[in-house]
Amino acid sequence: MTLVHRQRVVALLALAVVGAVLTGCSSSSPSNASSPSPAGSSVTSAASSVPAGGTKITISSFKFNPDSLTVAPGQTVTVLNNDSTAHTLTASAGKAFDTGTISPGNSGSFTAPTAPGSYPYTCTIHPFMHGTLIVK
Ligand SMILES: [Cu+2]
Repeated sequence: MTLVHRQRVVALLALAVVGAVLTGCSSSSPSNASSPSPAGSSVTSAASSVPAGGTKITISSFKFNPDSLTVAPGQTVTVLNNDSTAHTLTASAGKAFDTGTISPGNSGSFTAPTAPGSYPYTCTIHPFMHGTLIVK
């Protein structure tokens, strides 16, 4: 009689342990899932920590102005084309960023790389145009 009772207690304890492990797993997985997702977190942090519309490059007279700009990782940079011909702002190496063709009087934008560093860029239509984006 006492032996049966002990076996039931052991069985109940085992169930309780399994239950605790299961609930522990399910409650901890959402926090684990949110931290290693760089895509989702970078989008939200970029939107919340960087003031909107703060960073801009203007193209005029076939020059990027400023020709050296420091931005935060993942920041959105607006590029205004003040010339009467089309331009692009394109990373020189690795296609790190590219506005595509910006027609005269219009603006485009690109997203700065998330890795800190110095990124030379050019206009693919006018390769003599140069600038540098610094991410840090
Ligand atoms: Cu150009």
